[in-house]
Amino acid sequence: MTQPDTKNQNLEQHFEAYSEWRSILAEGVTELKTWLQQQELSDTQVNQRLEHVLSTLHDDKLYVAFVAEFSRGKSELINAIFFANFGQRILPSSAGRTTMCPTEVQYEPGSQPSLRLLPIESRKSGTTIAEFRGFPEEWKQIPLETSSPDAMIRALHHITDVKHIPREEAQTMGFHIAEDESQNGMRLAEDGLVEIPMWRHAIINIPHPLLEQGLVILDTPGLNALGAEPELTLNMLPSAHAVLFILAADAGVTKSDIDVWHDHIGVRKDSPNKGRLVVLNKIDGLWDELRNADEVNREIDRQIKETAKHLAIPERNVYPVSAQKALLGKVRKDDKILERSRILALEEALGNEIIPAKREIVRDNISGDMDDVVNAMRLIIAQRLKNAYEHMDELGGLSGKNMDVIEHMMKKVKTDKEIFEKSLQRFQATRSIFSQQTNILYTLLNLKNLDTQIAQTKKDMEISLTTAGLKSAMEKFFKHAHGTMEEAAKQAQEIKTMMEGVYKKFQEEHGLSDIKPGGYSVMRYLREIKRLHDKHDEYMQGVSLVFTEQRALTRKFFESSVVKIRAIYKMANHDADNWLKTIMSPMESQVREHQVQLRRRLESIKRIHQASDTLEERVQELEQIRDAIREQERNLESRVTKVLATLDYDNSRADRAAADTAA
Ligand SMILES: Nc1nc2c(ncn2[C@@H]2O[C@H](COP(=O)(O)OP(=O)(O)OP(=O)(O)O)[C@@H](O)[C@H]2O)c(=O)[nH]1
Ligand SMILES: [Mg+2]
Repeated sequence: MTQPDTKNQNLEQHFEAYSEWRSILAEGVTELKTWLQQQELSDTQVNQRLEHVLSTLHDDKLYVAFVAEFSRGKSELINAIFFANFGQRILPSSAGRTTMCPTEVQYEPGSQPSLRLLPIESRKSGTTIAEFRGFPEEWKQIPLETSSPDAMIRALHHITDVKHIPREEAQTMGFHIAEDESQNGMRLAEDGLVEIPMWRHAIINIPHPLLEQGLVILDTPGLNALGAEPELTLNMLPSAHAVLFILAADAGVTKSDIDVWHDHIGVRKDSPNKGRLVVLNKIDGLWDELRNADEVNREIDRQIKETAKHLAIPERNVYPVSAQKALLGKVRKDDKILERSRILALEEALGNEIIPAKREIVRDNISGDMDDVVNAMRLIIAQRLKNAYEHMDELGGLSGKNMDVIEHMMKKVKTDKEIFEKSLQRFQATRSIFSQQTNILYTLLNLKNLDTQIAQTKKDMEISLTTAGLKSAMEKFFKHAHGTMEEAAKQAQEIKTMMEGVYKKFQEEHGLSDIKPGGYSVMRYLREIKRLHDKHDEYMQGVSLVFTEQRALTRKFFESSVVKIRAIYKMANHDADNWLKTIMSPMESQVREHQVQLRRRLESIKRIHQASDTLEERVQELEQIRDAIREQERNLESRVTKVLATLDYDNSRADRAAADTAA
């Protein structure tokens, strides 16, 4: 493969700094994990959480999506930013509709370069693209010869494949058919058939420095095709770390551009503009031999103002570029053209936006796990230290006492031990109530139960002959989802209250540390279900229900709402699993520690009683134990500080570091 273009340095440096951050972090966590094991501080729970942190760091991917109405230059822009090093247009880009299916560009290290295509008919099965990823035999696979750009271009031309099929069949695949030019939808071809994409999804797997570091680029087809694949709208775009929305200077901001913006990007209330860049492409159309540079710039500025106003975003968020000239400039190594294309400002913004945003996400994902692990470790060390002191006090009290008193002490520790063992039995009984309670929670979140509900909804919709019937079946489904989720919240609260009681009792009776079990919140699932519900309502308002559309509507409902709600349930189950584990485990480790401590105390006094050890020897031994625990504490803190410092690594420092290496 040819060397990457040097003009890409900036974006690459951002990526390199990020990758380095990830690997330093992973190193710190691995070190901490090994150390905890050596010190016999960790248990399976702690190990699992650290494993989770490590795998999050390992399979980290960064998604950048390009979205726009057709022909605005998405594919050309991707070619210009990422693939100029091939010396040619790699992704097909031409007038009219070109890219026909969503196309992911990525690289799996060590794999053969290839193009994978998922046939459009796969929509009929109701299976999601995400699920199909696990079945390579369902995809048509074409090897890519990266050494020959021409052969590669030929292979990649498949992304533009279309086919003509009868109207009825297109509708069963969820395509909306446009009745005339003014409507959005698939067009009728001259032969009376409907032209649809041949492929549902494409994955290009090619080696490239940025892709190797986890970048995944998503090129999308124009508006109509976007709407037809709900997974794209509901999953892929919202979860992309950056979305570039492209407008063209020659077309201005049209109604369909605005539609794409509102339906697929918009500005999210919780994080306005974050990772969302607006590109005003094709500014070369404004270059004019008869106008001087100032005049051209004024015209560009005017269009930027206009665009910002239409989309209600700040002007500085609009990046004017010429993708075509940028590609030309890079291929010909003509710095003048490159500069005029203004692509470098966009690349810089992309690096500045996505890397910190991504770091933020990774940090959010990992922080929770790290905090829990660190707190659990601190708690154990604190308890061990407290135990050692108590033990020392107890022995100190024995000094100068006669054998009767010692015997009395021994009896007391024995009684303590017995009482503790009784509470342990009660604790075991609580466990069985705990598992009954968790079963109720799991039943509420059970996927099989949800599937039964889904099947019932499908049946109701199929036999329903009226619009009202369809609507009520769909409403019922949303209500069910919302209802069970709320029930789950109540059940989780009950479990929490119960565990708080158990913790409190142990704390009062045996002086165990004050641990507060964490909660299980279903807020974000409820919010997500509500969002889907709103989106569904909005969609329904715009639909005029003709009988023939019922099947398409049912299909759309299943693809855009049901599949997503099922995914929400899956997440809720996963989170409930983790929560239930964490709610029990601090208690369990405390109980274990306390048992060990009681046994030690008893042993000490026994030995002194039998005169096999002197009091001084025992106290000395305890002092050594205490010092060792303190040393352990210092060690833990310094390791944790190191990991947390890397985790909080602030972005301005990263940028400065990148600037330093560049200088
Ligand atoms: N003058 C000019 N033309 C451009 C520029 N960028 C893209 N084009 C042209 O615009 C047309 C559409 O570009 P594409 O890259 O195919 O656009 P797209 O957004 O990917 O379109 P679809 O794949 O159909 O959704 C092609 O003929 C490009 O050559 C540019 O910066 N300047
Ligand atoms: Mg395209």
